[in-house]
Amino acid sequence: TEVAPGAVHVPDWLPRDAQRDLVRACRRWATGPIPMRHQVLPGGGVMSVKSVCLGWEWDAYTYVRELRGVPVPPVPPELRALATRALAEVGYTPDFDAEIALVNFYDDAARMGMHQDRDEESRAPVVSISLGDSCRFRFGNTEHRGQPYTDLTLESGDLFVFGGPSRLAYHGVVRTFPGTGPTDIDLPRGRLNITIREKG
Ligand code: MD3
Ligand code: FE
Repeated sequence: TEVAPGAVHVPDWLPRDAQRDLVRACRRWATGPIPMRHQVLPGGGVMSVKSVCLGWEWDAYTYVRELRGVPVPPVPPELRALATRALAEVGYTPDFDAEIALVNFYDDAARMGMHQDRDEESRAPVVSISLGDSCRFRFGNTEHRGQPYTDLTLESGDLFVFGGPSRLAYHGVVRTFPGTGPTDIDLPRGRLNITIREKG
């Protein structure tokens, strides 16, 4: 379903066993050389979401190759392949360099305020995969945080691709719905979101 120009939502895209494999991989990445953590924003705010980066680390609004001397692990081939498959599926060119993967974990109270993703120079699409609890996702406009926006439910296994004019749209996660995730993917609580990006 094309939710807005360039924004394609494919509900229940990823089979259950592949979801479980991804959850387990996220757990490994989260406990790697740069452990999953709450990002601190330049203004001193702390994000309620916890995140871990592959390929490039995000450090106060810029992408870096290492964090305090520790090299960022590469984006694994399985995620690169997943991104290529996702783009082909929704009709985007698979000519895409999956340079960055960002894994966000939401506990029951975590949210993500309305923002634009403009730290990448590339205007290639962003590929997003949701796992675990459902959430209310707010997809807005390219001008400002406020209305008009559309609220959608993202569920475990959903694919969302944001390309074209939607690439710079404001978006956020209003809330999650605790306890709504599948019980057989080894994620007893919370929500994971993986975004795969080209840095440019
Ligand atoms: C629309 N993550 O990491 S994924 C983020 O569910 C982020 O964790 C949310 O926003 C999450 O930056 C939303 C959906 C998403 C990701 C990237 C986008 C929507 C987007 C980039 C441009 C437009
Ligand atoms: Fe974002």
